[in-house]
Amino acid sequence: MNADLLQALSAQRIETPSWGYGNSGTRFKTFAAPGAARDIWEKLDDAAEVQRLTGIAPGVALHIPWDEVEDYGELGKYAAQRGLTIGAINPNVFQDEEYKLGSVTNPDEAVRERAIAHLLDCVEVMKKTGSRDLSLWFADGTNYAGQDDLRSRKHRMRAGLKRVHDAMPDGTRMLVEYKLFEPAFYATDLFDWGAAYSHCLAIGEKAQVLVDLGHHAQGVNIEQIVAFLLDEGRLGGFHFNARRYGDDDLIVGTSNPFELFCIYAELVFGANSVDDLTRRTAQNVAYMIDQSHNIEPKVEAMLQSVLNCQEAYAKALLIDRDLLKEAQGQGDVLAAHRVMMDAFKTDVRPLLMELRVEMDLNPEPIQAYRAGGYQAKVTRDRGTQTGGGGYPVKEKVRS
Ligand code: PSV
Ligand code: MN
Ligand code: MN
Repeated sequence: MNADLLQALSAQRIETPSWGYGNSGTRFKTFAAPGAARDIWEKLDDAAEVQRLTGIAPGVALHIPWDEVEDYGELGKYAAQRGLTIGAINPNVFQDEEYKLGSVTNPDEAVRERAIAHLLDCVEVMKKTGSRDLSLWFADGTNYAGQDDLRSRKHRMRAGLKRVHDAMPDGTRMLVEYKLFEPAFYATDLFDWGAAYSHCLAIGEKAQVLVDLGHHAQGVNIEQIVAFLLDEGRLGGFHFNARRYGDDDLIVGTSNPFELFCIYAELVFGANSVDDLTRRTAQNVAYMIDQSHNIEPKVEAMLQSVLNCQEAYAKALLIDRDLLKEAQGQGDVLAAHRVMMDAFKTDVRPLLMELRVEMDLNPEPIQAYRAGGYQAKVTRDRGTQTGGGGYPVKEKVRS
């Protein structure tokens, strides 16, 4: 394998979410998965298994308070012993009674203050865990026309984000996620990338947009949003997943492999751009998975997700960029398209097996996982826990 390709592929990073390892489901049902992690310690054990087999997924995103612990130093140590690091910190301002009418955009100032206090607490968690990214998603919005004043809600969002932004240490980032739909049915306060982008621009340099693949309308060209935000220096990160209709938790690269490839292609183009800002931005993007598996075995699903990202990236690296440029310059529509398709259609599995051998990994991670007995072991040790709504239940099972 050529040295540049080896270097790029071994440097790839995908962060996995703590919440993807526990029991969670849809608003209709949470199925009890045998051996599903019951607390953050077990989630880290599962993440370590994914990292052990892939070598490119050392970061784990936390969701607070689901993953709250007394001693974050101890948590950091536990992670480090397993070859992991603590990734993005995700505050939760959507599950408490007070947030019925919103969190930072709530018409009641006391509720807004409570939400902001939680976000600021999460900044403290970042300091204790050495996390670089504060990843914000708000369920805020309204269900009926007239329920609240839309511009006032915008102002409240801006003011809340600004306060948190200004409290963040240098070298850290605020990632602002948008979502077209859910759970607000009439108007979601951060409804698209443009809304997130304008808040980021207004509040300061540390704020960047987070693109969650599942949060768009059907047919939206996400790679174009990626290209635009990269060029503006405001693409901060991804939540990878796939969606078919409205939900957003399917394994990335299952229903959307071409989309994932085109997104990685933009990132490869950006990382090789002659423009300084674009290049720096592309090189600092946080790649995260945001999936809560409902019917599939959780660790294997996460493993599959990471591998799908690896395949998409490998294909994107294979695009002949010189040939593409030439065809684009000549206005040769189909030749340009074929350059993309040649890379997309390449079977990169042998190449990735070679890479794993170079990285001292088993060349067949899924087979190795299945043969290794991890699932049987955790099922024995942890049993099958029922319960929980659409989101994980906050439980402490470790003494
Ligand atoms: C809800 O849509 C959501 O999936 C958002 O994407 C968040 O990033 C995630 O939950 C975790 O809070
Ligand atoms: Mn998300
Ligand atoms: Mn989502």
